[in-house]
Amino acid sequence: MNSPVIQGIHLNAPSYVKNARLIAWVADMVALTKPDAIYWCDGSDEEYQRLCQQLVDAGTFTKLNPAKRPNSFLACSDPSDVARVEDRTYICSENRDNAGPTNNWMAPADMRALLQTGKAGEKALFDGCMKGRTMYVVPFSMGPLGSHIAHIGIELSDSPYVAVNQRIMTRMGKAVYDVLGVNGAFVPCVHTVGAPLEAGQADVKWPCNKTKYIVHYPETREIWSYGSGYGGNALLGKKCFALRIASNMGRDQGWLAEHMLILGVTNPAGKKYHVAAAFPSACGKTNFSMLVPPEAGFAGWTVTTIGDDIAWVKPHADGKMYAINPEAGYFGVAPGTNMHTNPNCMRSLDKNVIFTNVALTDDGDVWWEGMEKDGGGLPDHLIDWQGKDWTPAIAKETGAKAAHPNSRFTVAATNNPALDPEWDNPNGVAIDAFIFGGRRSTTVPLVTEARSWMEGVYMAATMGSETTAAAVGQMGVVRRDPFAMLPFCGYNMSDYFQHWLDMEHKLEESGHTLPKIYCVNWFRKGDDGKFVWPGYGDNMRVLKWMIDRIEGTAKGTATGFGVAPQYGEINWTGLDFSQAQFDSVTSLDKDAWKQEFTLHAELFTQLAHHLPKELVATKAQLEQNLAV
Ligand code: SAT
Ligand code: MN
Repeated sequence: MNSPVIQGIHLNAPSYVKNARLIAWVADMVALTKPDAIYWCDGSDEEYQRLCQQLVDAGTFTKLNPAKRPNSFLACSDPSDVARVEDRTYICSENRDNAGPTNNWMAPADMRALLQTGKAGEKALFDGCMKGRTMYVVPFSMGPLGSHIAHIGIELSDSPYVAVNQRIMTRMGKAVYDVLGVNGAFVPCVHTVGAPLEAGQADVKWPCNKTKYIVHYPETREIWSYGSGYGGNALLGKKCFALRIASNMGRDQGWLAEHMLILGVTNPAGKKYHVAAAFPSACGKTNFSMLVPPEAGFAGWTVTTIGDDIAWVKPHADGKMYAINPEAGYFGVAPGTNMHTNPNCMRSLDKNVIFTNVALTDDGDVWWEGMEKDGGGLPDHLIDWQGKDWTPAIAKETGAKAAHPNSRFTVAATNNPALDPEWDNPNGVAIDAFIFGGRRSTTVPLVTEARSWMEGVYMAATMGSETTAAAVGQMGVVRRDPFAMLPFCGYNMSDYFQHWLDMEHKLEESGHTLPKIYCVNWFRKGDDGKFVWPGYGDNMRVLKWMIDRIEGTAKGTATGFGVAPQYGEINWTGLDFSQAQFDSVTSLDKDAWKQEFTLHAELFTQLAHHLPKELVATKAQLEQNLAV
C-alpha cells in the first residue's frame, strides 16, 4: 500500500497503482477538495453492485422490479440539473483566440484562482468541495484498452452515480493501470457536485449546486467540473474528454475527434462498408447507428453498431482512415424510443440499465413518452421524473411529461443485439463515408453528395439544426452547428475547419483515399407540419444509395448543392413514397436558399478570424450554382 496521509486521510492507493504522477495528483486533489474518504474503483462487478446498492440506500436510485427489468435502476435528478450547460462551459486556453468566438473563455490563471487557489478574500470553489463525501478515483480508457488510438483518463468525483455510469460508458477499472504503467500519460478530470456536507447534515438524493463550471484547459489537457451531476457535465470521458480535449489532441497530432456515430453496413454478398455520421445531440444518432433495414427490398442487408455518439478517426498506413468508438456504452435519449423507432435499442434496455429522469410504473418498471406506441397505450398511473403522480388526465390538462425530454438510459454496448463484431477492435474500422445532418424542417434536401472534399467541408461547416432538449435553452430554433461540434470543439472553430481542409492534402500526399462526404436531412416537414420522410429504418434507403455511389452504380443528378439521387435510384420496395413526396424532400427552394446563404454569411462573419478563404470562395460558387 502506498499510503501517505493528507489532512487525516489515508490515500490508500492500491499496490497496482504505480504511476507516481497520478498518486501525487490525487494527493493534491485530496488536500484541495477535503473529502472524508477516498475510494479507488477497480471496475469489478462486485463493486458495481455494491455502489448501486449504496445509491439505493441513499435514495438516489430506485431499484426496478427484477422480474421486469433485471439489475436496473432509476435515478431522478434535481429538476434544475437535467442537461448540459453550454453557457457554463469554458475553454481556458492561454490565448483567447484559441478558444474562438463560439466558446466561453476565461484566462487560465483567472479560472484557476476561481476554482483552485482562491482570489483575494474569496474561497476557491474546489476548496473543501468534497467535505462529508467520498472521493471516487475512476480510471478509464477512451477506446479499447491499449489501442494506439485510445487515451486514458482518471476522473476524481464525489458522485457514486458518476462512478457507476462511468463503468458502463467507458472501459473502467484496474486494467487501465496496467496500460498506464509507471510513466504513462492520462487526462486528469476533477468532478464535484459542489455540495459539501457539514458534520451530521443529511444528504439530498441528487446533490448539486446552482453555480456550475465545466472547464477545460486545452494546453495542459485538464478537465474541472463543478456543480452538476448530469450527463455530459459530469461523465467527463464523454463530451469533455472525447470531444473538447481530444479535438485539441487531434489537431496537434493529425487526427479527428468527432461527434459521430459509426456503423457497419453489409450487403447480401457479404461486402461491408463503414460510415461515420455527425448529427447534433438528440437528432437520432443512436437510432441511425442501430438501424434495422426494412424487411421488404433489403433481404440480406445488415447494419451493425460500432458507436452511437463519438468517433476518433486516424489515417492509417494502408491508405484508409480508421475510426474507433472511444466509448463502451450508450447514454441515449429515452423519449421517442420504441419498438418501431429503434427495436435494437429497446432490446438493449431489457436488463443492466441505469435510467435517469424517466417515469416509474406502478409495477416497478420504467416508462417514457413514445412507449405507448408499442401496443400498451398510455398507462393509467405513473410517478413522473419529478416524483409526482402522473395520469393521462393530468397530462392532458397540464401537458406534464412523465419523462423529462432529455431523460436518458445508460447501457453497455455489449447489450446491443446489433453490436458490430469489430466494435472493440483496437485498430478501428475503415471509413468509406462521412455523413453530416441537422434537424431542418425546410430548405436542406434529404441527401446530397459533396462533389469534392472542399464542398463537403463547406456543407458540414455551415450545417444548421433546430435546437433540442439535450442542452439547457430555448428549443426548436435554428442555430448553426458546424459539424455538430459547436458545443464540443475545444478550440477555435475556424482553425478546426482548416484542420479538416488540411486533411485532404495530407492524406492525398500520403496516398490515402478520402471518404466521400454526404449531407442529409431526415426532418423536412410538409405544409401540414408533419415529417414527410418516414425516417428510422427507412433511412436504409438513403444509405443504400450512398453505397451505390461508392460502388459507382448510381449516377445521381447534379444540383446546385451537390449530387442528389434520381427518384428511380432509390429502392422503394415496401414503401409508398411518390415522386411528388420525393420532390418535396429534395427540392431546393431559391428563396429559402437565399435566406440560408445570409445565415451562412452571418456565421462566416462571426468566425471571420482565421476562417479559411476557400470556404468563402465555395460559398460564392454555390450561390452561383443555385443562382440565388
Ligand atoms: O449530456 S451528454 O453530453 O452526455 C448527451 C448529449 O448532449 O449528447
Ligand atoms: Mn452527443
